[in-house]
Amino acid sequence: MSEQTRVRFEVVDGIGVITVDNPPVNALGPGVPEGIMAALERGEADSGVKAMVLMGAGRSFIAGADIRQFGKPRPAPARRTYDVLDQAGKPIVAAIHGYALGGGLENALACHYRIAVPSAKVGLPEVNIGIIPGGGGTQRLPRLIGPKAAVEMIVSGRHVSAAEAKTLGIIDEIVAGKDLRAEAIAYARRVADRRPLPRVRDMTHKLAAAASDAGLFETVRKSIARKARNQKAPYHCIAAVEAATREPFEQGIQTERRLFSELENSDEARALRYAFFAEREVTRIPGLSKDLVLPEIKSAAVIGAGTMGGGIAMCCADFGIPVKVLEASPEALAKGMQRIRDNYAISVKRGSLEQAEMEQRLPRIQPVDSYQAIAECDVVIEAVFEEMAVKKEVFAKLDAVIKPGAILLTNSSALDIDAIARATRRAPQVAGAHFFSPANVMKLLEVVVGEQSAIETVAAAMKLGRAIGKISVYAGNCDGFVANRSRAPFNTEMNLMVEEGASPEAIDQVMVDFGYPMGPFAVSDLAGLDISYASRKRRAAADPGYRKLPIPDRLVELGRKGQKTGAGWYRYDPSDRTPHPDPEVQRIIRETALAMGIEQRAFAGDEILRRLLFSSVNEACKILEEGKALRASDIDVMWLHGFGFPRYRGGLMFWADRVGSRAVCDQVEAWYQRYGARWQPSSLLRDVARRGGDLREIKSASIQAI
Ligand code: T1G
Repeated sequence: MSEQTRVRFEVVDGIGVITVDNPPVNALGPGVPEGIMAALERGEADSGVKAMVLMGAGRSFIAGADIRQFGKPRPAPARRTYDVLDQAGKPIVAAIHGYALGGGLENALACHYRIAVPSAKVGLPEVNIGIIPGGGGTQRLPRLIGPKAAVEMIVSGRHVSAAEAKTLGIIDEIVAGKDLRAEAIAYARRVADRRPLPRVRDMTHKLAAAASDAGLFETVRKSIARKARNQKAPYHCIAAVEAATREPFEQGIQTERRLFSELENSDEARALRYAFFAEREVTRIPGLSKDLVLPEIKSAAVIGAGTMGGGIAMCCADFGIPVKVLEASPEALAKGMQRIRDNYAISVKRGSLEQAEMEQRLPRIQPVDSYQAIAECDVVIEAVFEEMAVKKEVFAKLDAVIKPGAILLTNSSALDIDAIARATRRAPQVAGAHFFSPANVMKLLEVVVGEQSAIETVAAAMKLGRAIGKISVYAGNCDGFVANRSRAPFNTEMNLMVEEGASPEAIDQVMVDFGYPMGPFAVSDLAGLDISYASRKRRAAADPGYRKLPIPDRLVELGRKGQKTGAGWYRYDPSDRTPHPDPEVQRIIRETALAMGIEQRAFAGDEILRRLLFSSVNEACKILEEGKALRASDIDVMWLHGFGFPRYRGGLMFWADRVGSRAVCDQVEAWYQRYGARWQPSSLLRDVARRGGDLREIKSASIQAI
């Protein structure tokens, strides 16, 4: 698209209308700022133009700078739209629908007036990609809404509704939105003769009013300390807004530009940009053409009202999909429905859900007592006990009753999708939809593809995931699928290092310092040690060569099942959930290791970190080698949204590239020599290391035909 087509200019009854048309979100990509400035100059020069409107075509105003351009060499622009808007001699009205984010909102702030439709959202989300607003937002927003509200918006990066933006003072008027263009032109005509022009840069009264709040910025710094651990951008946001309260506008702009330039190519910004695009790449499934007709999903059923089933039903109800819930007995169904009501009530009590919203969602969840009652549902998600025989029985019943064309999904976390599909006569309509607990909170959804799963089924399941607020990621059918399989070696190494002398609290501290919200042993106590205990017993029974883990086994056998029993790897006081190291656990570790003939030794933090993460990097390479994942960045998305991997490190494979594929491979080779088979290097890892490639760029050559 040429500069002219990306930005159109037309005069309507004396009003110059500037329309940005750069699909899909009107990002300020190459040619767009130039087009806006050219249009502004035309309007300024035209004596027939009394005022102007800036708006976006398509579904949005302007979603910000083109993130794809960051990290690439680019000449500093001679002029910026914000400055041209500032120097305008005629009123300019920003007319917002969809999103005005980042540079989009910054352009609107440099206009004289801002109107929006009720559904519009505004924000300065730059911190989410490791930078700060670089178009004057840190200087104009505090002038418009005050430093306190501005620093909160900029440090959080959150989207603000039109209504809240009006209350804050960002938006001057909310318009009906039936014909935003016409309403914007009428608004521009009403303000055409108003002088002086209200330039945000000249508004200082809210800055002056805040001058007495000396502790504001220190308070904000303290409030973000835990969440902003190891990161720079949040603190640079605060510094830039603080500069607005202390420096004249132009100097503040220079400060903002300096702080921005310190971040654009930081590890944190590169990692966060990578995560942003990786989360969008997961939607690309080879062989999935845009015009593929997918089965429409307007109604759902969930089989099983346990913790997972109830959570899955809530996901559907939360996003407006009516869902029927079926259980094996009336008692189990009643218990499941009560758990759902309790979960909603807790959210309302915490203030994260309005009472009225809960009252809208609950009726969408309908308990039923027969398979016939769900016969017409478009999708069924099975979430019964993790036992193959039980699943096969459920799928056979579903196959006999559910209407043709409906898709049947299993929430199994590891069982063979193909075996489940064979219990039906409609294997092409069967796939896995592996939710992560708690299902109504965790965003990751693994869509597990069976050998017979039709592409339409896979695509419909992925689309359903996105429709209920999940990040749907393709996973091949293998033991543990992709996320849990790639995580399994991490779990093994954390337990073996305890046998070798690293304490649970030392390992947890390393991972919290790395950026995890909780250490893996504290997470195990939260989830319950008995769950993995049962899984280990099943594997040991099936595989005589299975390497048992006597220490966690001993803990469970002593009744130490984690937080729910007041003790697990840690001790817990009844009053709170803080994990306390327990000498009793240390004794159990020492005794068990002695009995196993394992000599305990000290561990350096870096060895702990690399033992855990390199083992998973190696497994991820094996998964890709087998074609069970489409790309390494998909696995990174799983680690971000399934395991709490720190987002500002990009993901498991992105982080490994910081170490370097050769260094990772050399270390895996060394541990292979020392520890044997479980560290056998993936041949793909060796190949990438040999050519000095990047692990995050791996795409599975043998993508399974789907
Ligand atoms: N730059 C480039 N591409 C973008 C983009 C952007 N800012 N925003 C979205 N896309 C692409 C995205 O990759 C996807 O591409 C398609 O648009 C649809 O996006 C100077 C420096 C606006 C809320 O951080 O939050 O301004 O996969 O799937 O779910 O101070 O996109 O189709 O090929 O997300 O409807 C600040 C980032 C930039 C906003 C829409 N702005 N975008 O969500 O669609 S920095 C942002 C979003 C900046 C200034 C600074 C969301 C959205 P593809 P999507 P959506």
